[in-house]
This record gives sequence, structure tokens and C-alpha cells, in this order.
Amino acid sequence: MSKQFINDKNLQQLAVHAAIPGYDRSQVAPGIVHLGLGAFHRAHQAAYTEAVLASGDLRWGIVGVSLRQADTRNALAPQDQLYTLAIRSEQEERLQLIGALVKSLLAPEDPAAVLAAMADPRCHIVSLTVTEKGYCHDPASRALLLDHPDIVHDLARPDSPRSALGFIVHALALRKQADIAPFTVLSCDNLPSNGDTTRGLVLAFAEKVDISLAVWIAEKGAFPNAMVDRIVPKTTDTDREHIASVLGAEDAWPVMTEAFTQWVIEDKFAGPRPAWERVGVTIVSDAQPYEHAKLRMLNGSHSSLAYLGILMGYATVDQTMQDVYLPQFISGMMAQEIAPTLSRPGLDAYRTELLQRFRNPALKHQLHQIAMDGSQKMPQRLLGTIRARLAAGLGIERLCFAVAGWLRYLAGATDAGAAYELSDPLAVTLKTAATAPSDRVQALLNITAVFGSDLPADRRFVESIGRHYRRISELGTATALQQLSAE
Ligand code: CS2
Repeated sequence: MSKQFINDKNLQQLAVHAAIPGYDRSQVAPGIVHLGLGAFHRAHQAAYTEAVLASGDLRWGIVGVSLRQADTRNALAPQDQLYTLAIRSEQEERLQLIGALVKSLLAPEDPAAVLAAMADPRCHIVSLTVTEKGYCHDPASRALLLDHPDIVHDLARPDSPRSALGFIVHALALRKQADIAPFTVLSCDNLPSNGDTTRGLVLAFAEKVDISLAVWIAEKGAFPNAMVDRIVPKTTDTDREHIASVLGAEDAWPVMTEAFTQWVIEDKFAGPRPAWERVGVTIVSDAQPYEHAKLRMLNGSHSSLAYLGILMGYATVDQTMQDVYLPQFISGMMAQEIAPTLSRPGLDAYRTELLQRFRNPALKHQLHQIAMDGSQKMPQRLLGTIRARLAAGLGIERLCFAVAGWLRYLAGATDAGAAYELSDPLAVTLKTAATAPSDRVQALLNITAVFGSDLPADRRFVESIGRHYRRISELGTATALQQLSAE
């Protein structure tokens, strides 16, 4: 029996089960090119842009680009680029069919098509969610890795880049040549000062291509900082079956998310932009207070729950929130150690809301999903907070407990001895240090791409990490947590 997939033709029939696009999809122009067509983009930026299209401004269709894998493109192409967004809370599930994607491209298959979409004068924004490691930079210093294989390749091959940076710079060169204004580059990744960081990397790359191009980008380009927030667990086959049973038609790649969503963007655009502020986006002159608060409070807690939770044998975030010690540990870390380093107002309410979001049992957010790529995440999620507190002479116990949890996690087995694989661009280096015959903590802290050279030289930091690491290793995470809570 052939499967019936969701598509433009059966859209009206689906309206009884889900909200559907109420605008004429055939009239939508490709105003945005998005690099990194993962679930997060489709639950976040595409959902806001869908609301702009629904308001009648059809300039902002999205050309989605997968930089590596064919799976998303293969899933979406046969269903007219439509997909279901399932918004889940404990009480209910709401479905919305998103029509904002006008095309999906697979970069390795046709890099010229990607460059052409980016050089198209109708494109005013190139946004990106390529994850931390997609920026090909040193996480601790944020410098471009000129010896990264993708960067080496992309400097040599302007017509067929592989990396986000390569596409951005070579597409900007095409626009400059054709006398078309640059697009705005809008990073939507969880990097500190993501716009400024991207700008620094784009300029470093462009300087290697052509100094006058770098000058043009520096003068005319725009790289707003942005804070993005929505929890988006990986879609499972059970989710697919469930959505098909509700819709009565298959969706090869629906996206699951929570009701909460937030996007704060700096008002620094090189050209026109969607009126996102009319659909819930906060446009500000300085996004950094929001960004730092989000990275340190939400993502810092997420990573801590992931590593400690995995060691304790939990699978999902909501399970860790049922533990005897973890919720109190996380709440205390946010209130007493993280919040005092931040300048955003309303941090108490923010913390309460975060704890509530982590408890959402409908999301089943896998700890291993969050645990990935720790080397790229630690600097902005926990180590920056530690630096700020050390500089102010303040205590760092819970933060160091969480970092020690990561170091112990890197050995590759839970407290009960269940083995798992590490997924991290520095996996080999990390695993070698984490399983060294002796002086493991020392070997791990010597990894400067993560810890820089300042933290390993700080006695308070080294002592605290060593103490918590020993306790976690010798007593197990639960007992070590219990002892910490009694101190
Ligand atoms: C998570 C984030 O996977 C991770 O590392 O911490 O994806 C997190 O869910 C989002 O940043 C929430 O906005």
C-alpha cells in the first residue's frame, strides 16, 4: 500500500487536525537562506517566520540548506517542504503545519545552487544553526581554525564550499562582484555573542580570500547577536507514527517541541528584515544580557543535568528532575552561583520557569543529545561563569561539581558501569585523558582548547575540580551529591 504524505494538495483536509498555512505558498519569495536545516531551526526561526508569512508579507520564504546529511532534504522534498510542528505540554499537544520552507537543498550535492540562492538579490538574510562545532573555531579562544580540513578546503574551492563560513564568504564575494548589498548574517546557535563571534570568523576567513572583500563585509555587512530558546528533542519513530495516526497522512520528519519559545535579536540589519517583532520576537539594541543569561542558566544547567544524570543512569531531563538531589542542586547552582554573574532582570522568575520547563514529561529530552560536543559547549555554559566568580573572589563549588561530572562522564561509562560512546570533535583527546593510567584530572585540564591556560593555573579551580572528581569517582555521583548538599 502506498503511503499518503502530507502535501499542498491534501493540506485543506488536514485542517481538522492541525493549523495549516493560510497564505498562498506559490507566491512566497525566497528572502532567507538558512544553513543547517535541523529540527531546532524548524521549531524556532521557521515558526516565527511562518507567522510573518501568515500576516501577508510573502517576501520571507526560507531556502533550507543541509550542509552534510541528505536525510532532512529527502524527507521534506516529497511532501512539498511541509512539516508538522507538535507543541507538547503535560496537558496537551497542538499541531501546526509549517509552510515557510520554499526549498531544501543539500549542499554537497549542489553547492552552486546554494551559492546562487545566497547571491540572489531577493535574499536579505542568511541565518544559521550549524551547532557550536560548525563554526570551525577554537572554543576557548574563539579563533578561526585555519588548519581545519573544511576551512582549508573552502579557501581553495570558492565554487564548492563545505562549511557555513565558506558559503557565507564566497556568496558575499559574488554579491560584491554583482554590486548587490550584503545579506545580514544571523547566527542562531548557542555561542557567546554569536553575532560578534560569527563576524570575527567571517572576517578572518575573508581576509584570506581578498582583503578588499573583508573590508567591504566589515563596512557593509551586519551580524546581529541573538538569543534563541526553545527545547527541541530529537524526533523518534514513535513520534512519526503518532503524528501519522493523528493526521491520517504520513510526515517523514515532524518536529517536537515545547510551548515556550523566545528569540531576542539586535536591531542591526544590513537590509530589510521580516517584522518579527509583530509575532513575538524581541528586538533590542543589545542582546548580550539575554544571551549570557540563557547560556549560563539554561544551557549550563542542561549540560550539568546531562552529565550527572547519565552517570546516575537516567535517560531524559524530566527523569533527572524527579531525583532526590539533582533539582535542588541545579536550583542552588542557578540561584547562588550563576545568577549573581548576570545583569538581566527577573532572574528568580526565569529560574523557576526553567525548572518547570525541565520537568515537562511530554518532551522526553534525551540526556545523550545534550551531552554531545561538550568540548564546544563547556566554555560558554559553565567555564565563563567560573571565571567571572573567580575574578570576583566568589565560591565555585556547584559549578566545579558539574564540570567534574563532565570529566568523569568522559571516561565512557555510568556509575553502574554501562558503557556509551562519546560524540565530540575532540572525543579521542578527551577519552585518552579521561582514561589515562594516572593524573586524569591534570591531563584533562591541560586541554587548552577547552580550559584555556588561565583556569588550569588557578589553584582554587584545580583544587575544587580535583576534590569533586575524586568523590564522584570513588563514591558515585548520587552519594557525592548528597555529601555536597549536606555541606
Ligand atoms: C541543549 C540545547 O542540546 C543542548 O545542548 O542544551 O539544545 C537547548 O535545548 C536549547 O538551547 C534550548 O533553547
